[in-house]
Amino acid sequence: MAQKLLLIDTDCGIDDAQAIMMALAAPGVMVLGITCCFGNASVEDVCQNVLRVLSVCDRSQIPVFRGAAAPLVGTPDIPISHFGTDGLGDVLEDRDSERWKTPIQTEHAVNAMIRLVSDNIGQVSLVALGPLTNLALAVKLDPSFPQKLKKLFIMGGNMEGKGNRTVCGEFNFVMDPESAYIVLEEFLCPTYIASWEFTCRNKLSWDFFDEWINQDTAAARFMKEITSKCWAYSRDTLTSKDVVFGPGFVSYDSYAVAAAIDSSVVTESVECAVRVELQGALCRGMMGLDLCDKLKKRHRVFVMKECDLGKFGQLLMAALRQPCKT
Ligand SMILES: [Ca+2]
Repeated sequence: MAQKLLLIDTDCGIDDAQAIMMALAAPGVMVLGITCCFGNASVEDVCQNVLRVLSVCDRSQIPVFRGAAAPLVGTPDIPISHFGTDGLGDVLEDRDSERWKTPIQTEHAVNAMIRLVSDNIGQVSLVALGPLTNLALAVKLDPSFPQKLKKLFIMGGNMEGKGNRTVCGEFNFVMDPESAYIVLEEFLCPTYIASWEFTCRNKLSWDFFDEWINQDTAAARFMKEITSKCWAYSRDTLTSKDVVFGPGFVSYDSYAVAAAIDSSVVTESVECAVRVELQGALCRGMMGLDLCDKLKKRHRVFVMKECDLGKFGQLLMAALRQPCKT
C-alpha cells in the first residue's frame, strides 16, 4: 500500500496536539513536515508545542517550520484563556528553553509548504488545523500551489451560523477571515471541511476521554498532564459547545486528520460552494453554504456532516499509544 503523504499546518493548542498524534500513529501515513501559525498561542509557542508533541512520540526527525505570526489584516487577537497562555494548558516546564527553540527550521513555513508539495506533485494532502494565513500566503506566492495538492482538509468554519469565537464565527476563520476567504476561493483542489458544528455534533463521551488519557503510554501521560488544569477539559465548566450541543469531549482538529487518514470515517457530507463573510458585526468570518447555487461558483467543497464515531474513536485511542514500538 502506498504511503499517504501529509503536511500539517497548525496553531498547536491541545486539540492540535491530539490531531497531530493521530496522524503520527496512523499506519501508512508519512508526515512530511509541520508548519506553524499563530492562533491558540503565539507562533513561537506553537512551534515549541509541536516540537514537544513530536518529542513525546519519538518523532523529532519531522521538520517543524515557523509561519505567520499575525493575520493578513490587523493584529492577532490571541485568546489567553482557552488552552492556557502557551496553548498546552500552562503546565509544562522549560518553556522558551533552547531545547524547544533550536530545532525549528530556518526556512519559512510558507516556503517549506510550497517546496514539499512541489517535490511531490499530486501526492500530498494538506491538513489545516489553525487560521489559514500560511495557506493564503502560499497561494499568493505560488498560484499553482493548490493544484499541486492531492486534497485539502480544513478544521474550521461553521455550517449552521453558530459561532464559538463570535456570535456567528468559528475560531480559526475569525482569527483571519481574509485568509479563510482566499483559501476557499482560490484552493480549487478537492476540499473537505470539518466545521465547528460538525465536530460538536460528533462528540465523544467523557468516559471515553478518561479511558483514553489513562492508557499506560508516554503520549497518554502527556495528554493527561496538559489537560489536567485546562478549563476546557473540566466537566464542571460549561463552554459554548456544551450550551449549544450538550456536554462531551470534542477533539476538534482530530476530525480533519481522521478524514485525511481514512475517508470512510466521514459517512455523509454536503457538497456545495462556500464563501466566507468578510463584513458585519455578527457575521465576519462566518462560512456560508451556498446550497441553492446563488453564487454560481464552479468549485464545490465537501462539508462534513456525519461521522463513524467507532472508527474515529479507534484512531484517537491509537493516537496516545505512542511512542510506537517498531
Ligand atoms: Ca487548531
